[in-house]
This record gives sequence, structure tokens and C-alpha cells, in this order.
Amino acid sequence: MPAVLFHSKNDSPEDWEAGLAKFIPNLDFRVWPDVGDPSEIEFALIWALPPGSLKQMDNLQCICSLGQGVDHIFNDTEIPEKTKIMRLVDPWMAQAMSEWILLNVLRFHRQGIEYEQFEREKKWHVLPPPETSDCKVGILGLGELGSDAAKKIASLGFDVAGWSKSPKDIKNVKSFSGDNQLEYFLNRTDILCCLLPLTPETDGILSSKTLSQLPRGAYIINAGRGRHIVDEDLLKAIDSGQISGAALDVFHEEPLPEVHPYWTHPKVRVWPHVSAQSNAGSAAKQVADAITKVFGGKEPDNLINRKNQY
Ligand code: NDP
Ligand code: OXD
Repeated sequence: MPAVLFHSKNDSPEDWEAGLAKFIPNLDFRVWPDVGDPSEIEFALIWALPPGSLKQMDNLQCICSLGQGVDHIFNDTEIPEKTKIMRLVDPWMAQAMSEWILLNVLRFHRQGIEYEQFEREKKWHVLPPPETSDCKVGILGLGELGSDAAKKIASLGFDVAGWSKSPKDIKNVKSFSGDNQLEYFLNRTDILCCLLPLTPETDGILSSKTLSQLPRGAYIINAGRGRHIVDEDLLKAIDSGQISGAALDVFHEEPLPEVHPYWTHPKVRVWPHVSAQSNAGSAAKQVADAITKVFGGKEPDNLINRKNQY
């Protein structure tokens, strides 16, 4: 049987090997850098493998991201056109992401930043209560994760809209699409959640220009990728009062360097890229199905469009 190569910074190879073995008992599972004979590798299950590492694997048929995002794979410009690229699409991750997004939407909506400050000052101070239906939540990206989060937020009575490449029809979620509707979408968004993939089109999408198109005092939640945000622009927008606060799970450099101003900014919350972690328990079956299909010469599910890069 051909071999599978595994690489990850955080996920346990033992968990994945055991998870896959439930479905493919004799799988030849090799953990980077113990590749063995590179020509035997036909399937790679990877996260952030250093670019160029796959180029000696002449028989590599398919690369599967060990996550829902695939930008780390496109960092490697030497992947041959014939190699298929796919990703996890795991409802367990969508649930985890929606929980994290909801946690932060609710914290901002229920004046968490203000009450946490009063608490630090031991002030018993009461603000007028917010109205849920007046709070406009906007989701950048209405794919597997964004659409799940949008539906769950809408079910609580928030006024929800989403922005995507193509228009969507999701109950109780207003749809905006394409570059020419981005400004209208931003103009009506009090709490902006970014769940876009990182591509050449979305790199740096949250800059001084787009942040200034939000209503004054809006909030930012980012679980897409760090590079969606121009950090200096976000910090300036927070310090000027244009943005009231941010919850960030992803960063240009991870781990976030100790000297980064986000760590100590009172209006920024830093999370260590944990909003929706990959889970061998929930996702091994779909990866095993993909391996079986690829080894049998068939197309796996959840293939990436190489032109769009997501
Ligand atoms: P999907 O591919 O399912 O959805 C992507 C969405 O973004 C689609 O709605 C797509 O529009 C939209 N989109 C892409 N490019 C553009 C563009 N140029 N303009 C407007 N809309 C665009 O991705 P997922 O929902 O599965 O995941 C999204 C991202 O979340 C991942 O790529 C990853 O970066 C991040 N992520 C982060 C995690 C974490 O723990 N922090 C965990 C998992 C993922 P359309 O539908 O029209 O194609
Ligand atoms: C992912 C991630 O893309 O964890 O799955 O960031």
C-alpha cells in the first residue's frame, strides 16, 4: 500500500495514526521528517510544512490540509499542478467556531469591555441595556464556518448580514457579495467577524480604509487569518475610538511575539489560535475516506479550487 505523510505543529501524530487506523488498519503512516522513500508517499496530511518539502515526492497525488484553511499549502509554490489539494470540512469545527464567535459577539454586545473596566475600578456603575435586534452583526465569509456562525447569531435575534464572493440565501441573514457591495456591508456592521480564507484577494482586507467604513465604535472579531488585518491600522483605529475593541485568534506571526502591542492593549483580547482546532476524533473518518479514494484512483471530497486558492 502507498504511504501517507503527516506533519503538524500542534496536532498529535499518535491521535491521527490511531484515528485513521480505525478505518484503514494497515496504513503506512509516516511522520515528518521520517519520510523514508519519498516516492512511496501518495497522500500528505499536513499543516504548515516548510515550503519545498514535498518536491521529491514524485508520486504525491493529494495534499490534505490538517485544517479548514489551505493558505499554508499555497505558501509552497512548487506543488505540481497535477497534485490535488483538499481540506477538512468538519461540522465539529463549525460548532467550535460558532461558539467562539458567539462568545465574543455577546461580550461586545453586552458591554463587556465597559463592565470589565468598571470591575477593575471597583465601580458599581449601570449602563442603559443594549437592544439585540438593533445590533448589526456582519460576517466576512459565508462558507462552512461563516454560514454556521451567521445562522446561530441570527437565531438569538441579532440583525445579521454576511459578505461573500457569490450571493447567498440563508434564512434571516442578509447577503452582500462582491467588492462593490463591501462598503455597504461595512457601513451597516456594528460587530464585524472575519471568517474569510487568506488569498491574494483578501490579504490586508481590514485596513484603515475598510475600518473607516464601519460605524464609529464598531468591534472586530478575527478568526480568519492574521494577515486579513493590517495591525498598525487596527491599533490606530482603536486608539482613535473608531473601533471600540477587538478579539483576535489569528496573527501575522504565531505565536504572537511577546513585544506585540496586542498583548497589553486593554481593548484587545488575544487567543492562541484555538477558536476551532482540528480534531482527529471527529475528522479521521473523512480523511480515511479521502485516502481510500485517492489510493483507488478516485477524486476525494472537499477539493480546493487552485485558481481561487480556497
Ligand atoms: P470556506 O471556503 O467554506 O468559505 C470561505 C468564504 O469566504 C466563502 O463564503 C467565500 O465566498 C468567501 N470568500 C472567499 N474569498 C472572497 C472574496 N475575495 N470576496 C468575498 N468573499 C470571499 O471556508 P471556511 O468557512 O471553511 O473557513 C474560512 C477560514 O477560516 C479558513 O480559510 C481559515 O483561514 C479560517 N479558520 C480558522 C480557524 C481557527 O481556529 N482560527 C479554524 C478553521 C478555519 P463564496 O461562498 O462565494 O465562495
Ligand atoms: C484551520 C485553522 O484552518 O485551524 O483549520 O486555522
